[in-house]
Amino acid sequence: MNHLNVLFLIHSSTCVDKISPLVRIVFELNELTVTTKPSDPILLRTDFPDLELHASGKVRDVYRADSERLLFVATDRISAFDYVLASGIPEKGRVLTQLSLFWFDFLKDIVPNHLVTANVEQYPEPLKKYAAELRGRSMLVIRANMYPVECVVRGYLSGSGWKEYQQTGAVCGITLPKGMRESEKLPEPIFTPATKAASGHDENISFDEMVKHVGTVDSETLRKLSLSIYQKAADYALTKGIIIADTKFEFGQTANGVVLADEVLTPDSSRFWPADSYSPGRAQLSYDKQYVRDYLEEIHWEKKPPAPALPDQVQQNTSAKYVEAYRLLTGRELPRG
Ligand code: Q0T
Repeated sequence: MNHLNVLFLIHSSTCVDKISPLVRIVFELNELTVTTKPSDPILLRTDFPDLELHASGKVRDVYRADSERLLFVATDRISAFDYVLASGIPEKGRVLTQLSLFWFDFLKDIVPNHLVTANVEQYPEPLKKYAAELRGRSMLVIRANMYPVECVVRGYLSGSGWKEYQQTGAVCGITLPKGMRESEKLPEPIFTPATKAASGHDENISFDEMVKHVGTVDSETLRKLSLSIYQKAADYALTKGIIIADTKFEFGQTANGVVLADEVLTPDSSRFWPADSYSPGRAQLSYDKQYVRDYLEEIHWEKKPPAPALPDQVQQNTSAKYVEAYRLLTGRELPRG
């Protein structure tokens, strides 16, 4: 059957009438099960001129949906070494959105969240004309009063945590054991809040500093929630072969109390490491961005503008990693666009 399947693939773009009878049988036998996979067009930027842009990040564009709700759109943009690259990654926006939706549901017994719906048929009328672009990659969310802190949880010593530890032996005021190595698992997960600094780089702060910004009661609440969420998600992810080394949550206040907002536990808001190659004492391979980083190092990009484009093979390989992370974590195939 294999060579016939190859023939089928070769002929799949040609007119059915031109296919030889033998191959045509295979075509018909396979019709129900063979799925060709023309990916959705890569979305680098949204342009919804009649909607009010609420915020735009490296990867996401947020619009005002109505007085109480926002529209989050995950584009296919990718950043590396702090810059958004000239090329997008096929399926990336849908993977990030669908993964967030999975986690919102997975975590709903610990914390309510800002999701209203991701079903474009249920979006407010003015958004529906953009359904084709929005489907699969967007969420309608409740407008919340956002806490001005990034709630970071670290289970492993990496990134700015590793830098701070090397300089001071502590991270965000939490003293850690002496002699820890890069990427080492921490004795227990730690809450290491940060504030958005003007530089665009988040600035690590102590819990006491957080208290000054948002008060004791809310700080305690957010710390407890963040650690519970991380623990449940990281334990689960590990059973699927993925280490969630660290992650960032954002919370907001609504009429229903504190809600988990933003995107959650995606490769963009977290460090995902493949568990099977984990080895402390060095930086780890990135689950999602390793092909991109390797390519950027290979071309000796100076990590300043202009950010380069990516070869097709790097885009495809990276896309496959995002889609694989979704499949491993959820046990489901990525829903088609
Ligand atoms: C927000 C009100 O995600 C952000 O920017 C990306 C470009 C940060 N951000 C969050 C909000 C949310 C959320 N999430 C919410 N539910 N209500 N504001 C705005 N910016």
